[in-house]
Amino acid sequence: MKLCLTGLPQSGKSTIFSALTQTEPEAGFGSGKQEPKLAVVEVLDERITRLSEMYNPKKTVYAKIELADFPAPADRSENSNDFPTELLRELKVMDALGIVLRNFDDTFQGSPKPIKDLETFSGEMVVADLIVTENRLEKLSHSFARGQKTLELQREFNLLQKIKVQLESDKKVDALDLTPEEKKQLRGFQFLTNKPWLVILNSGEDRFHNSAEQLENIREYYPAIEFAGKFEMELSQMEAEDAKLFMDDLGVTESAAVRLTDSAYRILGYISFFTVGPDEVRAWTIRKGAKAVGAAAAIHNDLARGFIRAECFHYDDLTACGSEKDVRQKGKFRLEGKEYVVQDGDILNIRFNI
Ligand SMILES: Nc1nc2c(ncn2[C@@H]2O[C@H](COP(=O)(O)OP(=O)(O)O)[C@@H](O)[C@H]2O)c(=O)[nH]1
Ligand SMILES: [Mg+2]
Repeated sequence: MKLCLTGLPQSGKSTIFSALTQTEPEAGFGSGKQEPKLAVVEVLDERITRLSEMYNPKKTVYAKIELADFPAPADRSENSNDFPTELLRELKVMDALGIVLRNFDDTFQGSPKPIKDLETFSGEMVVADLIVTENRLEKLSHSFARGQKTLELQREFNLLQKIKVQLESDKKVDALDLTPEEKKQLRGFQFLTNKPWLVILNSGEDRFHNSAEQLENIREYYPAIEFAGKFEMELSQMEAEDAKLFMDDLGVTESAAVRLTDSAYRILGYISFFTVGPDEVRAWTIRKGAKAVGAAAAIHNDLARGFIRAECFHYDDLTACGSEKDVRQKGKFRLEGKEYVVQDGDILNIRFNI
């Protein structure tokens, strides 16, 4: 899963990126190239830690989220564009946007106005999607004028007209009621307002946990979490023991990485299943509602192709019973077929034959 930190300039994106990935923050202004800085954040699922203790495997693999951050535009003049075309193009390939909102005082920008910044950002994304829509509509009109008109193209035209009206009234594409076919038809456009958005309220230490009202306002529209970006960047560079003391002080119960990955999973509708054994204990990411055969495919296509059955038990039953043997004795061990809907925390062993 690819999650991109985005938002207005100087909102603390790079600071948060650095806190989450334990990398050095970017110094100064960008080179002008809009190439994202990428890093992997492990989904620190404590169930995997526990399973690893139980099975003592050669290798333990946590699920991963790919995180992206963009350098600041080189052009810092009054009328520079905060969202140049190259940046928008990069944003399109992301699975979700993590929108960072400044909630700390800044010498130049003054007091924070997170709600207003969110509206500004949202407006930028609406405009970007509108431009894409209008360009495509224009192309289609030209084709129609030249007599190139198929039912398929007419359908696309009608759908884009609907999208245009929506965006022109300053609403997001994902707020439209669309049929599954229409949704499929839109996929190629990768509209920015059709992606899941996760808001990260980046609070100064003085405001952290004092911004309930702002958070509530934001949560009327988007899932939101609160970070104390600068503080958490400093934490990520400390020894674990020291970090713990400072976290207690500010009332931060879990690391930024844990809070972010948890929320990202939830908003994207992902769940984890596990595979265990003496070689490897591993977390796998699938969509909520995926079936056993889909879980098999997440591991390897051959497993899906030659799927026979899934041997299955649940993490909670394992920890309650104490061992795999006791899970079997207590009748919690199951054999499931292709159509079984995998649950978060299932431990699977796929039997297959090819
Ligand atoms: N007080 C305070 N300052 C922050 C916080 N996060 C970022 N900053 C400062 O805001 C400025 C811009 O941060 P940066 O991460 O480069 O923002 P970006 O442009 O969104 O990547 C830097 O001077 C940071 O030190 C925060 O949580 N609190
Ligand atoms: Mg930055």
